[in-house]
Amino acid sequence: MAEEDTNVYVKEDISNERELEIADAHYDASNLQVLEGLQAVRKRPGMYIATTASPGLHHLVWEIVDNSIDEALAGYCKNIEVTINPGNSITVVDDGRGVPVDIVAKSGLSGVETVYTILHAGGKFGEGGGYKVSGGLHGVGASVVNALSTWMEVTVWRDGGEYFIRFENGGHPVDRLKRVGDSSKRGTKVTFQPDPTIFTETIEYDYDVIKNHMRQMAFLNKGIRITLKDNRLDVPMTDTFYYEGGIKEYVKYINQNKLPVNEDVMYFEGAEDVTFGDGKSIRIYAEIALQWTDSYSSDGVYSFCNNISTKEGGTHVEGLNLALNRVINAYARFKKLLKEGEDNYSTDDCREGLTAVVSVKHPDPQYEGQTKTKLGNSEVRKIVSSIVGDGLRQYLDENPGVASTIVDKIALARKARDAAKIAREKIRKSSLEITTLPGKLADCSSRDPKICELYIVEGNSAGGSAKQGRERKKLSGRAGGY
Ligand code: 28F
Repeated sequence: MAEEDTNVYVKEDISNERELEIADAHYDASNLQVLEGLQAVRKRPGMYIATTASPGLHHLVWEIVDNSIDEALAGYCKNIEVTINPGNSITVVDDGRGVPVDIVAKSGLSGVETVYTILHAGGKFGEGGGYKVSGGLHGVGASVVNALSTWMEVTVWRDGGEYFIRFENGGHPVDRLKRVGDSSKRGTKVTFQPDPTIFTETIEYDYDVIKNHMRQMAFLNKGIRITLKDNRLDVPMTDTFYYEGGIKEYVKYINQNKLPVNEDVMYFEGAEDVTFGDGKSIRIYAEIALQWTDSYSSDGVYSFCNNISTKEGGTHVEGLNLALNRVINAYARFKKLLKEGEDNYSTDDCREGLTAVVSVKHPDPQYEGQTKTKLGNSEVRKIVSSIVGDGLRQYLDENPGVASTIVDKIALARKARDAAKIAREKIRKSSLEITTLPGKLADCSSRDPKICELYIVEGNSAGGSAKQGRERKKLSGRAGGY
């Protein structure tokens, strides 16, 4: 077969030699632009993957897997296989539709070249009109992985064929995308070798880090089967994650060593279209799983947006808190478990012993906070609070036995909290009443903590010198104070 015949552009789009020349010129031009973009990533990798230490190295895997998960969320992919190869290259295979091989109008390149060489591609770019939901925070795309790899190979099975392209040295295509054979399969396979001149600290993948991430992805995206393999070892290691129940099973997993109050994990979900002032419309999806246990902690809420952990919480967690507070207090009042004149239970009381997973999918997430892990989109608050509100109200009505156990537990939580507060107050008061300090301790002469300093010295003579040497009333400076 002639070279031209195996080139997908030539085969599908170009009929004569003149057009072929023009197409090649276009390709060379876009290639130049593409390489400038990828070069920028190599120059400042920290801007794209935050760190070139071990977390950044693993980030490359998440990026590639994110694309497979997007394909699964679009409804076309069921299985994802991740393999750590000898030498620490990574292979990811999915059984989705396969990255498109025909030309994308906006880039003038094939879908494959678009996804793997153009920055921020795969999202709002190109055909389908679908948005990228996974990886909203770090979703910098597969092209960044290519830029940071010594080589990358992509195989696509699609339209009855197998297509192949290889990149070297940070995204330089060795050749154009080629149809290399017939195939009835569908899907995408990517193998990449992290560049040791970028990842100078380590290129050694940690099986457990990848395993934990894959488990979490499988929990957050029900019905996807994710298989992880480690082929670096003499005896290969493998794990498979598949959760029919998604976050419902996640909550069970978190609570495996606790005694549940509601044996069956509560699960609520819903989607809502939101139209903004400018007429643009988006669809937000939220799901929430809840289980109370015998634990005394109030920090069992795990929240996510687009499969990313929102460690600082945000509007989705606020929505959950609002609904818990409203519904539980309303129920307790209605059942006269909370008497007239008694205060409402606090949100912390309602959350004591609760394990919750809140997961939202949002096409345009805004992240705030110190570590940019706090969801800021205000429209999410109401959506989550109404989904949890409706669901929990119905659950409590239909399960009065469980409901009263939950409310009893919350009432007890409040009693304990009130008692602890009284005890703290007592200790504070009694410590204020201490007028003489024991033994060798010398008290401050002011009660204002702003102008007091604590000196710790070793030995009697040092203590004496410290007392004599200090400036009793100096209000600023390093030495001295009261
Ligand atoms: C191992 C990593 O990357 N899987 C992917 C698809 C499927 C489509 C797609 C991906 C192309 C140009 C946007 C197919 N058919 N696995 C993967 N599977 N990307 S990445 O499209 C991206 C478009 O711009 C796909 C119809 N629509 C989309």
